[in-house]
Amino acid sequence: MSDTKRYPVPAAFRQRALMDAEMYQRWYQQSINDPATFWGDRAQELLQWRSPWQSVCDWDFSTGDARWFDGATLNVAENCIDRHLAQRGDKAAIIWEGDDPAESKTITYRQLHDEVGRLANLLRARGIGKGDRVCIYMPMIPEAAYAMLACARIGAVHSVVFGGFSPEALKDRIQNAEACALITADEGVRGGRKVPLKANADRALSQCPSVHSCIVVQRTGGQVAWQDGRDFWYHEQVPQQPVDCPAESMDAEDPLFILYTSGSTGKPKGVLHTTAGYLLGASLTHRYVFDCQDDDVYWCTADVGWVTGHSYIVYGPLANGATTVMFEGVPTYPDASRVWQVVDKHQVTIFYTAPTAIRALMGAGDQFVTGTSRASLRLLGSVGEPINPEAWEWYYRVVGEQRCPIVDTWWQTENGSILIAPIPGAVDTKPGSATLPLFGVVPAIVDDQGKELEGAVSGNLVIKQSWPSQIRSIYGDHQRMYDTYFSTYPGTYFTGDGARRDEDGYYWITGRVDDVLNISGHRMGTAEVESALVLHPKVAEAAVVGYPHDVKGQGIYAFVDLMDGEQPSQALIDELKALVTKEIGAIARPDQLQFAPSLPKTRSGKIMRRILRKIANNEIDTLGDTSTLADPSVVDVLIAARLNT
Ligand code: 6R9
Repeated sequence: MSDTKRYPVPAAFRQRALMDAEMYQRWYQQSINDPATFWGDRAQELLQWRSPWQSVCDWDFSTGDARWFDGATLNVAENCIDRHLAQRGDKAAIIWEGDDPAESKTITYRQLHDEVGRLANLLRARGIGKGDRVCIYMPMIPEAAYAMLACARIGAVHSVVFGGFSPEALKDRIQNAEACALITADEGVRGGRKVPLKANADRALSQCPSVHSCIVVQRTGGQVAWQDGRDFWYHEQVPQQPVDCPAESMDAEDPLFILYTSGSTGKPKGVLHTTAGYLLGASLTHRYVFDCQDDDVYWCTADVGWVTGHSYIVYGPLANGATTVMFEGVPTYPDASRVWQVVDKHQVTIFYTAPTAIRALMGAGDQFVTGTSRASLRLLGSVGEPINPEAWEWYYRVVGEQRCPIVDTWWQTENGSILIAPIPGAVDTKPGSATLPLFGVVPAIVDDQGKELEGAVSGNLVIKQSWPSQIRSIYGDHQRMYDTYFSTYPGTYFTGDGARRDEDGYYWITGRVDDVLNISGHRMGTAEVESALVLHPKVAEAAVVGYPHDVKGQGIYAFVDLMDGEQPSQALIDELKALVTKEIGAIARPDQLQFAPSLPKTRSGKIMRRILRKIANNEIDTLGDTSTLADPSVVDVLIAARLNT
């Protein structure tokens, strides 16, 4: 990893950028030294309030608890829609690009207002109101954004579940949140293939008695089963509702949404975000990290099922009155030039995607890029996993033609908004580094004992002060928030990531230091995949680790120990992979599955993943000490049977 290479801000970009180096430094210093003034000013500038706050911030990292803008009231939908109508009623709020290149449409802020108002009224008519949980299981269609904003308008708490998750995973999330309604579609379409969302929802709902209403958007017109009294067609019900829907007055700390994310243990956690701090974090970072101005056309390729879709397709851009592109498809369909064709078609100026997509497109060959214009682009972004310098250079040179700065944005579901990234008009970039902290963010690197390390060092990445969009709770289990993030290195928020800081103070995120995998930018707990595998009656035990994968960043490598007397076979491998897909979804399907006559364990019975990771990574020479194993000979057996990755 070279950190000698440094790219200054391109002169043409700097000239029209919202923020220069001096302003970044001044704001950063004030945000750390006098957070109340800094955030109070930003809150006035960026958001519309119904009533003022009593105190800007009040937090305590010995418990992890934080309150921002306590006492104030506002409504997120009003901030994302209504307040823009006078100036920007006819401006495109959402440009939707379908999976099929022939399909696209533009939704103005006024149309967005009407769509959201009608849907919000339908939800109210179904008896849904402030504090109720509504699950959203949708393809990437505008109705997904309407649904989120309609919830926000009436004060219902949404829980968006990625459309690629299985019925089982959907059921777990609905049950955990005790959702009273589900908004879904008949089918989704991605890469020319249909996804049976309603059929999945039906299977989940058969075990979710809390759900009294299921609102179904007709996307494909495919056949679906129907339960009268519970199921309602969106296109039949929504148009009958009035447009005007008075927005609920929400306290700054009222919940806005729950989003489930994987950790190193147990089932996914429902990360809870609240109203004011979240929206301020999303809008401030969207504006300054992406340098987003009124004439920009901004495109984030994430799915609304992930936090990036929440903050950087919906809430951040719409709070800023920007034009946000929403893409239903995949980057390589119909072919690897699709995204650049979409850039040309909608004259996209800011483009934000994940390293896994960049690597896949790079692998397809430059001709798919160079055959398009891309002249509209002025800024490129990356998120979700560390970007390897080679992919960064390609993105910079071939896609951006050395004209567009790259913002490598590090953050997490729990953070709500970007924490470390270069402000593009202010900070020189280095390929592979997320560079410097944003406003209010005080990162530190600690060793395994929690001792803070100074200067150019590597270690565990923690954050020392609260920021407005930090996690407020884990839904239904507040203690778990403290245990997961605030107990490891007391007094700090522990990210679960490792990082290096170089001589210039730049941060280089090196990846997770816990048992969380990052597959194509998606978080997956090893424990979740293992729990799915051991559901199979022939499986005694399973251990899952990550290994380097050229396109996905990490692949999933599963070691499976069968019950006595059971025989390994290719058919069983296929069955086990299919089982994981069924239990969690295709993103969790193991890439490699190796049968193991037994797993390496300590004498106290703990699986030594460190050793399995080395075997999967083909780092056999550096296995380290195996003498503490109950039976060191298992290691030789596993090495002999190792699969080629
Ligand atoms: C936004 C998002 C969070 C984990 C995080 C880290 C990895 C995200 C990164 C990055 C290196 C970046 N990650 N952005 N690693 N450089 N720019 O992805 O949230 O799904 O919660 O994942 O993703 O490991 O801890 P989430």
